[in-house]
Amino acid sequence: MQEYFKRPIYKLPVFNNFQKLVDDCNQLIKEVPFKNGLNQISLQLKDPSDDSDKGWYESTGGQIVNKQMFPSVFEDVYSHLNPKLKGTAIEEWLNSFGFSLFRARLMLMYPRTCYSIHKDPYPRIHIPIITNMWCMMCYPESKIMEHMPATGNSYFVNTTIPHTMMNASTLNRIHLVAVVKPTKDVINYVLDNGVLQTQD
Ligand SMILES: O=C(O)CCC(=O)C(=O)O
Ligand SMILES: [Fe+2]
Repeated sequence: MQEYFKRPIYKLPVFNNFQKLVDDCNQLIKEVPFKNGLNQISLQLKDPSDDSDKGWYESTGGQIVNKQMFPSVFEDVYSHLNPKLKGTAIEEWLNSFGFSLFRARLMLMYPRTCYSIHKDPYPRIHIPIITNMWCMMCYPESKIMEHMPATGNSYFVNTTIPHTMMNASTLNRIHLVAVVKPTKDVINYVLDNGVLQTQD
C-alpha cells in the first residue's frame, strides 16, 4: 500500500457537521467514563443489537492483546454503530465517506504520554476532536512528525508502518479514530481528495 502514498498522513476534506461532532463526543464522554484504564471508548460493536454498557469497551486496546492470542478476531468485526449513538454526528461522520469504517473509538491521551512504537493491521481515519500543537504523530523510520489540528478535517493515517502518537502537552487530547481497509476505492479517494500538510 505504501507505494501509492508520498507520506503517511493525508489531510481529507472538512466534515461539515464538525461542531455537532465535538459536542456529541463531549456529551458521550460525560455519560461514558474512560474507565477501562485504556482511555478508549468503543463506538462500533460486533452485535448491532447490543445496547449493554459493556459495548462501550468492547473493541478497546485490551482486545488487541486478546487479538494476539486469538488472531481470528479481526478489527473489521466491529462494524455496527452502538445503537445508543443513532442520530448523533458520530453516526453521520462514520457514514460520510463512500466506504466503510470499522472499530471506531474515541481515544483519549493524557498529557505527557505516548504509545510504544507499533504497527497496526489496517490504516486509520482520524478526526481530531480536542488537541493542541504539541500532540504529534511520529514515524521514526522516516523521521516524520505531524500535528493534526482540530479544524474539522479528517486525516488518512497509514498506521501499517511503525509509528507512535505523542501528547507532549499539558492538556488532554481526544481523537475519533476508525479503521479503514485500503481497498482501491479508498486509495483513490485519499489520492483524489487528500492533501499533504507538509510538502517537501
Ligand atoms: O491517536 C491515537 O490515540 C492512536 C494513534 C495510533 O496509534 C493509531 O491511530 O494507530
Ligand atoms: Fe497505531
